[in-house]
Amino acid sequence: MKKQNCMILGCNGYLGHALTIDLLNDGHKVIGVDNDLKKYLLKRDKIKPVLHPEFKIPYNNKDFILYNIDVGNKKLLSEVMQKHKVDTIFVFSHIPSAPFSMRNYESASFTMKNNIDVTLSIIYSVAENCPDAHIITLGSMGEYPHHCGVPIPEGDFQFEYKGYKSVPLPFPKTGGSLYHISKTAMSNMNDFCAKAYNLKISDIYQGVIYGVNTDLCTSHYYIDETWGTVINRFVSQAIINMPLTIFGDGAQRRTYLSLQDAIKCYKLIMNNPPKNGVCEIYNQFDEEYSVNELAEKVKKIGKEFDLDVEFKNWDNPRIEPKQKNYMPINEKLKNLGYKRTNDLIDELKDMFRTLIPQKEEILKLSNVLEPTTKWSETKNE
Ligand code: USQ
Repeated sequence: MKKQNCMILGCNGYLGHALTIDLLNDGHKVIGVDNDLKKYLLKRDKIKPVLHPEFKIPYNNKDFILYNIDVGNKKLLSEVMQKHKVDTIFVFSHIPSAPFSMRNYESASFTMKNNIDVTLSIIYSVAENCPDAHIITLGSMGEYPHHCGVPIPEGDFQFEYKGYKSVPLPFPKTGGSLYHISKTAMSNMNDFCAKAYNLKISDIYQGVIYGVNTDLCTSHYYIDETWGTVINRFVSQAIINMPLTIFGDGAQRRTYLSLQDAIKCYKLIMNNPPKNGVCEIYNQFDEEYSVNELAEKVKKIGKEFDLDVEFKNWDNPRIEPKQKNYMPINEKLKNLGYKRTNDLIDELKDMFRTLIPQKEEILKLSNVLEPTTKWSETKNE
């Protein structure tokens, strides 16, 4: 594999950090950019990641350079792009939390502004300084209406209406929270600007990521209601004997992918850039499960670790329509050679093994595990 000069925008988060380590291990050069916004937001909420925050940060690696700047500052980002010739730019510099975006006006507005500003800053910086660089950016499977009742394609589809067949068009994107709606805007901007400025963009509609892989330095393992995702939260709740927080009747189906397989997919996409002028869409996930199925699996594996796991159904704090069929398609990554590393059961075992020794750290976070943000309420804070 050809060694690349990579830029990772948002290199200090859960995904950006793991990818930085992995690319350096593979012998690539990495320019990291991060303004520590997430650290600031977490500190404000008095939330700490469960594993050691400074674990394995590669500040002293000769192939790694860190810029502590705001990706949304186009002037500063352009200067970095002028200074370093890069082949691939990975974008993780979005505010990625649905509950955060639904807290109140300030959080909603901040999520929208940040995510849109960052997207524009990247597109224009690349168009003006390095138009042949491949931008790999994160959309979300949550942009699609999960309850649409028809197969969800990767990219364009055609439909029939009143006897007429449409031209190929993007699948409808409604978004299940204001965060997801910020992602729909970003995806539309990426698609439009790839054509307008002749850029190469891969937009990854990513499912829910889970897992703790210490080789990949998952120092940013979050479990609180705002930044933690459901599987990571359930395993931690099981470890401290807290009933798993199932939202609503737990029938909602979503797509899931382990952290290490997400990294694998980013690298497959890195090695398969689209042509200039194309925004290639990937649905990136391994399997789909209902929340109840996840809870049952956590209970089953918890038992192997002598944990007696219970459930509690909460009034769903989110607005999640009932789903009839859920049929998302994920063929493109398989066609590029994606094969899962471990199944969910093996990943869960690994998570329990790594996290049981962290029980005291998890207990310290028990006050931020219960859901408090309701999609239908706004708090004037
Ligand atoms: N859920 C529970 N109990 C919990 C937490 C969540 O039942 O304690 C349920 C939710 O109602 C939802 C599902 O689990 O149906 C997934 O929720 P999540 O919090 O794990 O993930 P979500 O908010 O959907 O967002 C995450 C990432 C986001 C990414 C998205 C992909 O934080 O960045 O875009 O996954 S997707 O879910 O396809 O939208």
